[in-house]
Amino acid sequence: MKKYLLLLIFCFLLLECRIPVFSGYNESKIITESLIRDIFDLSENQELIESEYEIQPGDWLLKIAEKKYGDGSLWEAIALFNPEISNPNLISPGDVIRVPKIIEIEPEVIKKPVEDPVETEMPDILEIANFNSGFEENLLGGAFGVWDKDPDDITQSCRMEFERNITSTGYGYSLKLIYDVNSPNPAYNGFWMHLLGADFTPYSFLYLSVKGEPDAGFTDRFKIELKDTEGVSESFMLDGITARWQEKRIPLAFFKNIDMSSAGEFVVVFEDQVSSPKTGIIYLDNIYVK
Ligand SMILES: [Ca+2]
Ligand SMILES: [Ca+2]
Repeated sequence: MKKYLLLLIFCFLLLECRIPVFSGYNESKIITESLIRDIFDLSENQELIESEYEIQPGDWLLKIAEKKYGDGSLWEAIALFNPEISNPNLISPGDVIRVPKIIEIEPEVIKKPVEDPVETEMPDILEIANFNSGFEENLLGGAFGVWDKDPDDITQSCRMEFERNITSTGYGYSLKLIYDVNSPNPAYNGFWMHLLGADFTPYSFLYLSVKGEPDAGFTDRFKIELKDTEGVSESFMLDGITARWQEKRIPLAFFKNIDMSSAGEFVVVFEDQVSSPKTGIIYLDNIYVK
């Protein structure tokens, strides 16, 4: 940890500030304490120096770093704080050098180095499923399948198939959901798909392509449910489904209570109280967030 923090300092000094600290020891004199304070936004009160050390015969910086930190590779830290040293291998016994303290830098303290680099760009779209592989695994690596409220109740069911001939894109497969919530018992079922903790926070909308099967009949509405990995769920009633492919766009803000940084599951719910007709076929394709 300590080593990490010191090396962090060097990384930023060398890469972000482009100060030739170690490329030549004559140039290293431009490193000053005020510059270090400025770079790391450290207050004047923040102690940078742990102690002073008198160089002993036979010492060189690597050896001193071993004595002080138990890690010779940190000699550069000492060099940084002693710009008068022009060659780390040639130091004079009797000279007193400054031994830097390990600085516990809070992330927010490292302001300039964090602001300057090019920010890590999130892709502006995260594809979740297109069903084109024909395997029961989505593009995030998550499994999917169908579920029933009561698998033992033969009067209600949901089955799925990969459909080659009816896709939103004209190639690959779509997912065909054959539902039946026509039952004397309370009935609901549908489709589930794991999202494996995907981070949805950079995205605003959930998209999915959907259509009904006119010959078999289909409900023009069903519920979409999102769950986070803690199991908190929110649902949204998707309606206006027709026999033609439509790309539906659902604001992720509608799923307001779930933790979007850790998406757990996407669920389709056909309910006896909602579905009309109570048996039918729905196709899904191209599910993504953007
Ligand atoms: Ca597809
Ligand atoms: Ca039935």
